[in-house]
Amino acid sequence: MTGLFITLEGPEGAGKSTNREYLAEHLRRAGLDVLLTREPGGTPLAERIRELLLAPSAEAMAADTELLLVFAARAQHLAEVIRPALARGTIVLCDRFTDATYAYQGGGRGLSVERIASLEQFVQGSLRPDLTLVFDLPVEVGLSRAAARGRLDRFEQEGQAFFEAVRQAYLARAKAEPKRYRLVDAGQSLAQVQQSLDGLLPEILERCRG
Ligand code: Z5A
Repeated sequence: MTGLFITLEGPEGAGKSTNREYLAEHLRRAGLDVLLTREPGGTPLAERIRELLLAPSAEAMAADTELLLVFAARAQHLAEVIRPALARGTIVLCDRFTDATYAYQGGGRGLSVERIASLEQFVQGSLRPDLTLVFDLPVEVGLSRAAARGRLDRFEQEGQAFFEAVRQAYLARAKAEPKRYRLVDAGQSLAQVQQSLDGLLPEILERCRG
């Protein structure tokens, strides 16, 4: 028995966390076993790596350090949480995964796709998400939602051009592999976003039931 690996992606303030709960509730109501998790993080050790990644610091973090930390956290998360859950037949709903690496470290920081792909292969082997929902919205809308929450983390302190590159990297990936990705217009009201998710639920449920 293998579960299903669903990831939620998108720039800051896209509503991934809010809608992750919404989706989980619907899937559980349909009788499915659902695990909610997130990256970077998802285990105590990986959450400590997350703190390193998000904390603003006087010492600038080299882009390669950032990339390796992201994959170090992911290796732990896969070993401790994601692979065992999938092996039990659980639906894993993960807030960000390797698409975020291609978007932030690739698009945002300008690291090469080949370098990211080689670490992806090393850490994940053949494991890829079965389905990825990309919550897309204009950069300024996401940033204003993030700013409304107060103190900004190390990524949120980046400028408009960084986030535009992140957004474009997500859109390019979704366009290149339409079978795996579904785009959600996250710039709408929460009620409208959830209406769009309701439209995707029959397909998600069908995939979950295999
Ligand atoms: N990162 C990376 O660089 N490389 C990687 O490989 C990975 C991650 C895995 C932490 O991620 C950082 O790690 C992230 C990329 C980097 N960069 N940053 N920053 P994170 O997922 O924890 O951080 P985040 O994207 O900033 O989370 P977020 O801002 O909380 O976004 P969200 O989860 O998509 O949104 P939310 O919390 O559900 O909603 C944000 C606010 O907007 C909240 O007040 C909501 O009530 C509100 N909201 C949500 N939807 C709506 C609608 N539709 N209308 C109005 N208001 C809304």
